[in-house]
Order: sequence, then structure tokens, then C-alpha cells
Amino acid sequence: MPDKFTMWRATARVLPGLVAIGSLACGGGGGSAGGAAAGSGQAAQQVYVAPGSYDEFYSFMSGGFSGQVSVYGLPSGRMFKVIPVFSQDPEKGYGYSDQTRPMLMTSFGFIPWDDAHHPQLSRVNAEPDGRWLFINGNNTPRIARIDLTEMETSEIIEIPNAAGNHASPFATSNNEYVVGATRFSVPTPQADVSIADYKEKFSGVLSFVKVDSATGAMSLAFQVHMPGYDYDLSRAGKGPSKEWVFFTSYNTEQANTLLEVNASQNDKDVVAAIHWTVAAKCVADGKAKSWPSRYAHNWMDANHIAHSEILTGVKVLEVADCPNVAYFLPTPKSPHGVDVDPTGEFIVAGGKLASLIPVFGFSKIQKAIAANDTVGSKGGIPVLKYESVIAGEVQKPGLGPLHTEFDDHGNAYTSMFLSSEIVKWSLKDFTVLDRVPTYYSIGHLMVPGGDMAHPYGKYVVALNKITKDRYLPTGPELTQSAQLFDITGDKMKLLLDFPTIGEPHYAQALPASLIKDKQLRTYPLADNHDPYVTPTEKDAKVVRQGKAVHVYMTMIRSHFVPDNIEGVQVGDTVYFHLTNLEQDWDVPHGFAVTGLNNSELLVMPGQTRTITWTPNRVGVWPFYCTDFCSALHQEMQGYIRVSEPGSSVKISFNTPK
Ligand code: K7E
Ligand code: CUA
Repeated sequence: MPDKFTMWRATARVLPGLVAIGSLACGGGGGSAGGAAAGSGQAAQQVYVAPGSYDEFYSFMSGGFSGQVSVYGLPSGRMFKVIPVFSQDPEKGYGYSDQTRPMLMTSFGFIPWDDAHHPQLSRVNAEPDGRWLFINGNNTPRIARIDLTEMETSEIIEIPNAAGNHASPFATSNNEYVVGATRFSVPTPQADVSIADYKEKFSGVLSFVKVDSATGAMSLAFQVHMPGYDYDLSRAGKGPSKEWVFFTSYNTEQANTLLEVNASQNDKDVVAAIHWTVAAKCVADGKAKSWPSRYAHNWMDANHIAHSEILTGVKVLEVADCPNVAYFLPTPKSPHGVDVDPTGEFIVAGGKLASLIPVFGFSKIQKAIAANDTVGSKGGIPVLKYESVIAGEVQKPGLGPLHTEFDDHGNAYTSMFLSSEIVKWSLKDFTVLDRVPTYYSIGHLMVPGGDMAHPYGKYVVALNKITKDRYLPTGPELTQSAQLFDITGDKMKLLLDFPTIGEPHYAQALPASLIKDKQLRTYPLADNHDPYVTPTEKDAKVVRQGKAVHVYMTMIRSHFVPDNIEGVQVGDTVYFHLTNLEQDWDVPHGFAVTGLNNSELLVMPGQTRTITWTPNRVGVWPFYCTDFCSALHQEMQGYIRVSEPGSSVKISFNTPK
């Protein structure tokens, strides 16, 4: 296995402390370097979705540094849609059209990009309800909400006082809250201080964003102020633990330089257990302080027009002001993922540098709290005794445990980044049952419903960082990938590899039947109250207002109205307001004009979208529909004449008689 070995060595260089246990690195091996699926004829059958047939699951994959979410079918691995979220998308005009640009506003100004890691389905009693998908923006801390009936981004809220919103947006059992956290502790509130003062002046916040149960609207309810560690991942409890949220943290050393060494000193870091109902009560009782923060809140209104507002002030709770709100669970060593099993009893942490997987018992945590069974405190937060809260340890699971998902038969599946494998183990006795190599360097993994109260089981999807020799090479950058495994038997079986967009950190899946028939087909034209709507062809017009020219244009198979426009001058700003008059499913029209320097527009049936064009050359410039909409799509075109500044050519345009 030269490839895996080379990769292992590369990783070992970064993690010198692990070289000693390097011999375990290939413990999960077994597959040939090619790693062909065993019994590929049968595997092909299992993932074959016949032409015209539907997949069983929708899977929503994070697009990582592409800032988007992509929608795949499982088991086929076919991609259906890229949903633009934090990044501008010139394919659809998202983040370019006047109606969508406000979605990307932040307190730092307009930001056309982010790093999206964790899709999170909305839920009722810890079961997916098929209404929304949340996802975090890591770099400029944000949480987005996607409406699953139209698969478009509906709302984005910024998280102030945090830096690196990575442990996010994990949801409580009924979306009471989706959470966020500080990955990089910072001066809170932000200030111009010496980095050398890290230990005294840097700290973190855990954020609780309330989700309106009727509309999904998000609001920042409160933050809990924490010691200056790096809060990495989180999960809400369920069942008996449903009033709690768990956050991993590394860098309890509070190092501010060369963390790869300096934050790997402590034998144990911590998982923070936050009793969110207690926190909410303390906030309701007025025990939180108001911090003067600024953050953006962006939402789509009923007319599909985005708005952005800057909110100020956030309630911040000091743990000292709210007894019993927070506890630390000692956790070996630099933990990454923290995951809660379907029953809500077991909390599994993935210590990147640990040689075992610790499994905490929720009932043991409760006993330890009641008995005050602590080993001191950190930052005013009691540290519970490891031996008292641990329900079991999975011994020798492999190297670099990161994330764990669960099936419907009492089994857990943990991704092993360093040894590139999935390890299946039993929640009954914490013994390893099976292991299977992944190609290569698996990060997250996902079982459909694997973080819910009743997982659907059936498959586990490995989300891999490196594909190396798996696909045809494509220059210096090779694709990341997902791998689908059958988990219905005792042994996991590799079925399929498929490439993904950006880095697929996490994904979530739900049965297609839950949302397939709820998909919106058109936007009703009669409900279109966009201020620039052109409801019929007769209403089409071109209006000059000083140097601004507003073009109210309609699109329908297969023409624009108007399609001849004169009287525009160099130096004008032309606003093309396009209304798609179609009321049939899947008949978008596109729009582009020569020299359009931002993006095309793709306008959905019944919708109005506006794009701005600043012609800088005299001439007669064609515009056309970019989406092949009918046999006469190529005829869907027009001309706009641009004259010298101050020209006597008056505004004129043609509409039907
Ligand atoms: Cu492990 Cu951002 Cu959830 Cu990637 S994170 S792997
Ligand atoms: Cu409309 Cu092509």
C-alpha cells in the first residue's frame, strides 16, 4: 500500500507524537491499492437506479470551501443540484442579482464566500421533519437556513463575538436552538490587544440561535461565555439528554502559537456539557449581560427579495451567574467530533490523537453531577471525574478517530482519519466488530438518519479528503470524494465511489419520500409583488431616470418583451428587471447581454430578478436566453442600442400591439 504509507508518513511528520504508534497505521488495511469494490457485479446492482427511477434518499453534502450545499441521490451518487448558500453563484445569479445580494451581507460588508461544513436537517423529536436544512459558515461566522421545498437559501444570520463558527449548526431535538461556537478564541469583545496576552484576554462563546417553530426564522437568543479554548464540534443530546448540548474543545493548554505541538501537551482536553434549558432560564431571569455586538441578519421575504439588517447587542451569560449550566468532561486527547447515540445515553468523542474512543454515559454524568464528583474546575466550570462519567472505551479502534454515526441496530461507525478506515463497534460492549478501508483520509461519515433517534441504517457514506489514485488525474488538484458502503450485513461492503464538490465535510440524508412531493414547482405569478415585476407583456417598458435606465422585461417561450431597445447611453446604469411569465414546472429562462460583467440571470417561473449592466461602448448589443427552453430557444434574443453620452436618441422599445 505505497500510497497509504506515503500519506501516513506525511501525516506523521505533522504529528510527531504519533510516530511511536505508527505501526498501527495500516491496521485497517486489507484492500488492494486499487481498492475495488468486492463483488463489483453485485455492488453495481445495489447502487443501480434504473433510468427514470428515483433514488431512495436525498443527501445534502456540504461544499466545504465552495460555500455551497450539493444535493445527491443515494444510492446512485447522482448529483441533482448545487444550492448556493454563502458563495456567489454566476450560474444562477445568486449573490449577483439585486434580489439576492443582501443575503451575503455581514457586519464586515458584502462577503461572497465562506467555508461551509455541517449540513443539519431540522427535526421533531429528533426525527427529520423535512422542512429545513441548516449549515454553518466557518470563516465569517454565520448560520444559513435552506427551505427544503424550494431548495433555496432563505435566511443567514451572523454570529458575533465568535471566530471560526465550526461547531455549528447542530440542532436540539425540536430545533429549539441551532448552535454555534468559537473555534478560535479571540479577545471578547474584540479589541486591539497583544497576542501574548492570550491567556488573560482571549475567550470563547457558545451561541444559541433560536428557530421559530412555525416559520424557521432564526434569532440569536444568547451566548455562553467560556474559557479561551478552541471549541471544535458539537451535538445536542436527545431522549434523556435532550436538554443538553455537548461541545468538544482542544487547546485547553491555551497556546497561541504552533498549536500542532503546543496544543497537544495535555493528556486530556475536555468536552463541555451545557444544560441549555438551564441557560435559557438564567437568560429569561435576567442573569445575562448585554454585550454591544454588531451582526447581520439576512432573509428572503414572501416576494423572494432578500433583506439585510444589522442587529446590535447580544445577551451573554457568564457561567458564574448561572449555577449548574456547564460541566467539563475530561477527554483524551485533542478531541474533534462529539456524537450522541440514538438513545441519547451515549456521548462519543473522537480524540484525534487518542488511541481509544471514550464513550460517556449520560446517566453517569447526571450521577457525577449530583454527587459533586469532580476533579477541580477550569475557568469556574466543574470538571467531572473521568472514571465516573465514562461508560466505556473502545480499545484499539485505529488511528485518528474523528466522527461517529449510528445505525438502527445498536452499532456505531467511527471515521479514522489517520488509518483511513471506518470502524464499526458495538454500543453494547464497546468492542470492535468490523473495519473497512476508505480511500483516503476520511473526515466525516454519514448514515442516513445517523444522528437521529431512529437511523435509517442501510448505508454509511465516507467523506474523504484525498482520492489519490482513485480517479483519472486532473492536474495538481484531485477531487475529493464520497464512498458508499452497505451496512446491512455484519461486514461493511464498499459499493460506490463518487466525486464531490469542494471538500465534503459532513452530509445529512433523509428518505426521498419525506420531501419529494412537497417540492415547489413554480412561483405563482399572481403573488409576485416584486416592485419591478412586469406582470404581462403589455406592462413591459423602459424608463429613464437620470443616468439610470430601468428595463421592465418579460420572458416566456420563446421571446423577450421588449426585444428592441434604443436610447441607452455610455455611462448609464441599466437595470434589467426580468419577470419570467411561465407557470410551468422547470421552465426557467436565462438572460445575458454582451459585456455583462457580473453574472447571468436564471429566472424561475413566476419570479422577478434584476441584474445591472453598465455599457461602456457604443454599439448595438445582443441579449439572449441562456437556458435551452424550447425548440425556438435560439430565437429568444434581442438588441439594445447604446449611443454616445448626450446623444439625441430617445428611449424607445417595442411591445406587442
Ligand atoms: Cu471533521 Cu469541519 Cu466537521 Cu471536516 S470537520 S472532517
Ligand atoms: Cu428562454 Cu431559452
